[in-house]
Amino acid sequence: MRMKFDILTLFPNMFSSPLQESILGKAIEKGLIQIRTINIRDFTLDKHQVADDSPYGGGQGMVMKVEPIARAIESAKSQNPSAWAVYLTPQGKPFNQDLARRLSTRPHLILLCGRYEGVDERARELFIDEEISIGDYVLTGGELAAMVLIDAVSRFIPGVLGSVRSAEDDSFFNSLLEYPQYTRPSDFRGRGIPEVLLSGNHSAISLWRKREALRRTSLRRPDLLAKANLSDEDKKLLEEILQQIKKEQSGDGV
Ligand code: 4FV
Repeated sequence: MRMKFDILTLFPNMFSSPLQESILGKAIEKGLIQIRTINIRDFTLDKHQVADDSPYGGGQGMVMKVEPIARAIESAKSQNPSAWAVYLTPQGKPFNQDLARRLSTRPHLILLCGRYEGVDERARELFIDEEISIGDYVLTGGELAAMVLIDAVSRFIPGVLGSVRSAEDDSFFNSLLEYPQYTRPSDFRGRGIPEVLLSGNHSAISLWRKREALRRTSLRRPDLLAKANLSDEDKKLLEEILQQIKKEQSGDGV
């Protein structure tokens, strides 16, 4: 299974290095993912290649014109009409692991990167299948958001994370925060590592990791617990941890 990303942008060079490094770079070499940048300015018809204009009704900033976007998307879709077109915008649905997994089932994604105040509304109405936001803040352009999406989605493509591993693996930990990680040296400035990790006792180690993931999630992102698919055993473990945290926070935990 390989995946194709067509990126519609006014700044194609932004994508040159970030996507060539490390895991994504290797995935491209292995042909597991294909990334093509399409310069929207190449689809302007006037000699000044104007791709934006002032907003109707006045107001600050500029708006990206609909015609170049229309021609660019139609050219990208001409190779594959079933391509799924995504517009990165703060007004989109929040991007998360579940959405990344869902998008990874589509063989061809077209990613539209906005600039300035965004794109003409008719481009969204006529050509966009889904609008996605990577977070409640305003970027200068959708390019970085597109890179975030490509990175998270590509991790679900078999072979991208290496032969054995895929982002699907750690089902339990999928919707929880990760447990603490340690590596050599076993002592750093007087700080050691949890004994259990040196024990070689794998069931004890996975129990410790489960506890730590539940603990960290309860403390930092309790909202994620509601979405986590916890077994009855996990729920019992979580109960214990919540009791422990309550004791600690009420100061008589020591
Ligand atoms: C954004 C986000 C984002 C808004 C105006 C580009 C900018 C400019 N995209 N998640 N947050 N886009 O801030 O996806 O056009």
